[in-house]
Amino acid sequence: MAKYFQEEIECAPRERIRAMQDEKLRKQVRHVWENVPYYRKKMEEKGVTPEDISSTSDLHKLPFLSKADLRNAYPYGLLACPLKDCVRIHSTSGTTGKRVIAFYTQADIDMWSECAARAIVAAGGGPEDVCQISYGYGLFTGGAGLDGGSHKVGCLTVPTSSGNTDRQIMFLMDLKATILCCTPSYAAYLGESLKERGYKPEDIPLKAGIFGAEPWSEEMRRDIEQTLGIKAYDIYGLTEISGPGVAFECSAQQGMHINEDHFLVETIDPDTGETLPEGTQGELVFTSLDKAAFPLLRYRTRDICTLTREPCSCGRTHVRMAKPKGRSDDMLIIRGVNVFPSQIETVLMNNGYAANYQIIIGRVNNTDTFEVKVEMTPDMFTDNVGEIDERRKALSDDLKAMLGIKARISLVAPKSITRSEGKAVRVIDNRKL
Ligand code: DLL
Repeated sequence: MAKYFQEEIECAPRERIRAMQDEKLRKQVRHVWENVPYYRKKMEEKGVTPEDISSTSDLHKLPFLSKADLRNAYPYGLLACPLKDCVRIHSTSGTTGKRVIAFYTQADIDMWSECAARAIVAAGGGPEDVCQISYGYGLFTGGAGLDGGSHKVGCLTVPTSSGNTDRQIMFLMDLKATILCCTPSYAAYLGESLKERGYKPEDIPLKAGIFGAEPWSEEMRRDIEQTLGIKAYDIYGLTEISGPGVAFECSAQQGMHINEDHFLVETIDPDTGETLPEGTQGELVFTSLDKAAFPLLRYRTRDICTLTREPCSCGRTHVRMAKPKGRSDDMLIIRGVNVFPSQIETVLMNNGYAANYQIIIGRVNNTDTFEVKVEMTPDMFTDNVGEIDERRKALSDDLKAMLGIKARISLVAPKSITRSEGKAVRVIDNRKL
């Protein structure tokens, strides 16, 4: 079985990668300057021209693009090629404002599919595999992205899309799917549903899962691996930069390799915009090096994470990103304290709960209220009030130790929190209403 999809690129010496990036960056800056008046104006305002960018070390001279720019330029303002050369769009869910639309030429889609194919091969996939894709198909990039990758690898692709759990289980068991692609929260739900139907991990034909599109903890990974009897791999991406496969995990599972031949990455201080040394936690910023239709330069993702260039035992040389800790705009400030939902998830899972929880925040008399509502597992479910009180206290103490603030804990019955088929909704912030 092949270990890599494109070994010569995935394992290229660093100097070769750097030379490739330098050349692509020069070309891309010129392409954008000539074809995207919106960005050219931003460059002019900063006093930069394409002549100032001769290598990746000049990257810091370029202006940032933010989500606000994408909304201002909606829908065609950042398109860099004639519409007749575009073959598809995808779009973000737009829960916090106007949707963002990303455009693709056929070459852009081929490049993206190759990135997703690298991820599938890194998870042990090959032509003999049956790859069930339970990410949503449509405007969301999850379904289409992994579908493209699965075709490139030559797997039998089962495009179930999201939802309809009975049908998912039927295809999974009848076709003996070996690789499952979906959000981690849906993988956990499928695992739970299979268990309820009496399937044990050894009855399930899956060997690997490729899960992403939302933050998930190491504890959640272990939980999913146990219920489904698989190895679970993380995959990262975003619509603005292409979709799933911007970065992916290898068998070493020590961070996700960023496809550096296509995407240049930096971490910056989210407050000052200053570039940070590698290894320091900051906001991820991506520059797309060779996309034709929607080539974003220095796009601020708002995802908070760290990068490492320590050699990886898998042999790949591309830089790795840690699991994103959350988005700077997901970070909650509760009673003045910064809280990431992922920290709460870690505490819950360390206390034996599954990832079925909600964080509910409100404000009473100018003070924030903070409630963590979590389902008891069927094993711990009881009507013994003393036992429930003890559990509640243990959880409250652990959360206080992790976050420094106290939460009200509500332990609720198994299956009482609505499951999600795509990205899970974990935070209900009533202060914004
Ligand atoms: O979620 C693309 C995708 C699809 C990735 C399927 C992986 C698998 P968007 O809907 O544009 O695109 O959302 C992008 O989701 O900026 C992160 O905040 C978050 N995200 C994506 N992957 C991960 C991950 C797709 N593995 C936004 N871990 C990103 C944590 C993730 N957060």
